[in-house]
Amino acid sequence: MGYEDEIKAGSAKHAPPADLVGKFQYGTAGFRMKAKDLDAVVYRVGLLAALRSKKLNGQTVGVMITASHNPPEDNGVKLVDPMGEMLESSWEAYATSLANADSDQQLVDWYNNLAKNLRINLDAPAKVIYARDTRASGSRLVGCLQDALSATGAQYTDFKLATTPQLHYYVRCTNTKGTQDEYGEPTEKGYYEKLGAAFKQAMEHHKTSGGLVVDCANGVGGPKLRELVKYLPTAAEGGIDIKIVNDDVHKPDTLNSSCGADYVKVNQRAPPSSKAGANDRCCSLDGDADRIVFYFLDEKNTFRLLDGDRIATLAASFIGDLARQAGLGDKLNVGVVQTAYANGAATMYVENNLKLPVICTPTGVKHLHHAATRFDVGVYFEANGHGTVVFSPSALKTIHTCQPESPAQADALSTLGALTDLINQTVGDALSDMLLVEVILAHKHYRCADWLSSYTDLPNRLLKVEVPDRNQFQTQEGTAERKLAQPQRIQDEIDKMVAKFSNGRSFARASGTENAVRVYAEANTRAEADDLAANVAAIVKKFGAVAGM
Ligand code: NG1
Ligand code: ZN
Repeated sequence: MGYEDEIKAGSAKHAPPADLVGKFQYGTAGFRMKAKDLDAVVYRVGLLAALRSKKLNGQTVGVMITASHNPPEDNGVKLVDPMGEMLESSWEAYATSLANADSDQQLVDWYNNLAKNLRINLDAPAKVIYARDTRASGSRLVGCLQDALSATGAQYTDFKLATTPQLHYYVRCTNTKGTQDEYGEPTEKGYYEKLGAAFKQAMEHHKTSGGLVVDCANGVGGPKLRELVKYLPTAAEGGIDIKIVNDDVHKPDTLNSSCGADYVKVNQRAPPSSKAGANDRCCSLDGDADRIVFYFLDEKNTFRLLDGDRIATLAASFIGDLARQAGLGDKLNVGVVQTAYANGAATMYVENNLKLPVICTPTGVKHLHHAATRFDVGVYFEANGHGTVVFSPSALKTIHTCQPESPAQADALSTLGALTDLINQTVGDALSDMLLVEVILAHKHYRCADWLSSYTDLPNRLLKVEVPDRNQFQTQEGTAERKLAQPQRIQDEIDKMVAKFSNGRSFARASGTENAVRVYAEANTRAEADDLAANVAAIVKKFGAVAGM
């Protein structure tokens, strides 16, 4: 059989639900929906992965099957580019069009057309690697993917269960192996060894204090963290006293259920299962371990959240200090990248106290990551705990070639060098970020309460509003999603409402991952923030329901 017949045969086996054809969209997190509806989409993403690899001269492309913090019955799929970054954005539209082909023949035609328009040699080799999280539907979807890869003649490797950031790491390692940009061993062991060695180096002369309870959302982070721990110094050796909770991957229904980073961030409370006492340091990962938030109960038993904004400010302040101590203060420009969901107090703290520049981008890690590469050291985090720190090639060279002039400088340089390995350079990584936070707290002799005291969050509220058509909601170019261009009436009403609150800020935007509009509000007091959010949500609901606005 020729490839066209093979593609058609595979496509016939994995037909999309008819009522969804035309509605699939590759969004900020790839495709994400009920797992039962995803077979055809995954099959078609497999075709695109092969095309992408062929276009890039046979460099390895990644495919991750996960729905992150979504409920267990969902799943999703996204592509990873050769350096471990998100798929180049121009290709998102190709993914969307392939997913929406409405017949096997049309799918082959679009495949061939894409190859022709993008000047892809279909005889070129293709290499694809893939992995999945712990969802029950994952192995069936891997089957759909394999069918596509076989039909295109791509070579492929199954990395089985992995966290999303592990797969990004494997992709980059595979493509850089044997080059001067070698990133690490493209194996699970290689990943743990790299993090373990970097953590040890960063913790030289330091030790952590108190334990850390890690809620793994009953997802893939649980077993992977258990493995990672084997490569870290023990608590007696000055390492972290880690207690792993919510790591049951055998009861699929428990995934992200009343636990995990999203639950904690959205509800602003600890998982009900948490037994943490006052001042115990806790953190929660999400279902694919690319997000992390920290929290603790203070002396008054009040829940205190240390979210992505807090990790960003902690990391930026630490790295800025290290750069100065290493004598590189004027050679490394450190900056922070946030989205409109960052707390206003965090932005002010970075600009006014840390005196570092802040860039605000639209939601979605690809936007943040891209902006972060404009700095020598770019710290980017979404408030929900997804983020990392990227070091530019010239920053790496500066750090690795600098000759220290004192023992203090040598120490700072060694820690800085260790951070470049400890921090996953490809994408936000909950396990790597967890170690980063532990290193910083140990160096600063901080308890969670000290970390929290650097600034006071403005009270805020995030709400979700169901609307008949979220696509009506278009944000204004250049406002990083803080203003709507359409429907204009809604933006006018929001502006009037915000003006009634002192220090009020609120915006509405269509979610890229759910069929809803998100409303964010912050104000001087808890009651005002809640009030502002509720009022803006009511505006969105009232005017968003009017057809043709
Ligand atoms: P949407 O649904 O577009 O708001 C959410 C998160 C993003 C990002 C993506 C991908 C919020 C407010 N939004 O996007 O930050 O993480 O999911 O997972 O948290
Ligand atoms: Zn995730």
